[in-house]
Amino acid sequence: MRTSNYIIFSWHSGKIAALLCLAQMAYGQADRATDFKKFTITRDFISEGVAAADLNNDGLLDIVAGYYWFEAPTWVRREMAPSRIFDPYKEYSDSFLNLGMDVNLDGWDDVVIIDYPGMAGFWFENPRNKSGAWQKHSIADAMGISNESPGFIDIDGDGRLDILCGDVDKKQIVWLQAPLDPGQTEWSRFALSKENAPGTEQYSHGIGYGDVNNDGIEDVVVTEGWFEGKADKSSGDWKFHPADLGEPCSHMQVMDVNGDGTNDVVSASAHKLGVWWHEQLADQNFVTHLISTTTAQTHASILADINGDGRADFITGKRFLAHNGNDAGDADTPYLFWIEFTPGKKPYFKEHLIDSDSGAGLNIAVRDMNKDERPDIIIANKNGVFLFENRIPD
Ligand SMILES: [Ca+2]
Ligand SMILES: [Ca+2]
Ligand SMILES: [Ca+2]
Ligand SMILES: [Ca+2]
Repeated sequence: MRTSNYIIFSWHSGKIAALLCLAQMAYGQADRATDFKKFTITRDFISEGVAAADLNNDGLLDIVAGYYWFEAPTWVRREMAPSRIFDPYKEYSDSFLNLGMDVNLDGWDDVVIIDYPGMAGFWFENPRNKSGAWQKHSIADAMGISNESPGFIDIDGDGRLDILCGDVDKKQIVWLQAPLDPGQTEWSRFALSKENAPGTEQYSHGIGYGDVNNDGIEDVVVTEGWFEGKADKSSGDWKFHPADLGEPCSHMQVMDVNGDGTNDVVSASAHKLGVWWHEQLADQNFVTHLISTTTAQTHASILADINGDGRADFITGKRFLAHNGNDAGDADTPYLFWIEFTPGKKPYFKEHLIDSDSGAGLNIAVRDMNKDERPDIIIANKNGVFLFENRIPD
């Protein structure tokens, strides 16, 4: 094991100040070698969402960033629909989160784009290598998608990803299901919560999915609490349990951090500073512990087993110029890093640098791009589009 790429600290309650000092020293100014080989796909700001999908059906995963895709293995830029390069200091793009999946079940991957918070999502239908245009379809009757970190999660367990988000008009927690029959283009909308539920405002920050109460059924977490899941994923009346799950954050990850058999919640600040775990106590209250203060604006996170040890790791990074330079620290060094958890009564965290000149956008894609059975990491943000090939040694 190398020790130069990360810091190690144990959790001791009451020693937050010491942790802050350590974390702020995390990487220093100099670039460090990392276990990831970086590929700069473009330095243009075209999207803060990203996906990997095989758009030309040649067996190689291509990179999607907004209205553009980059063809593997040379990353030649292609266009799905007219767009442009945006000014990272002045504007947002037309693409906040992306997902690649075969929406209409014709054997060709399509592209889902989630636009500015509150706007309707849509998908581009793959023209299947024909010269025709990518047809744009709205999703779920153009329902306005709220909460700034919608999840791409298989809610109904059928093996295809769904979209977990809020309905900006009805203020309900909903999930959106891609068509189930080949050739269909309409998505279905299923409500999980009642109307006027927490976490559903246009700019709500933070939502996640996992079993909180240990009954074997996934629940929905937001920063204000959690909705108790039912086997029926269309009941629309999941009970809300208020709880303090911390500050506004990006994608919330439900996982057992301390190994006591009960899931906890990990979150990262969307526009301020901090990565935390929220420990679930026996009475289903939560107590928040700090994990990292390496970088602010950690507006995307994803879980993946980066080092192949069978345990999920947490990947996050700075949403560079999140509010176009108007927030504290949003133009600081754009770190991208992953956190390795070691459960135990005093869980500890190793923080591994991936890169210090990229950061993350609004979602992070993790796929094995080069077929070496290691998950690689792809991001798109105001710094450009980047692939990080995982070269962690066995
Ligand atoms: Ca391909
Ligand atoms: Ca398709
Ligand atoms: Ca549950
Ligand atoms: Ca736990």
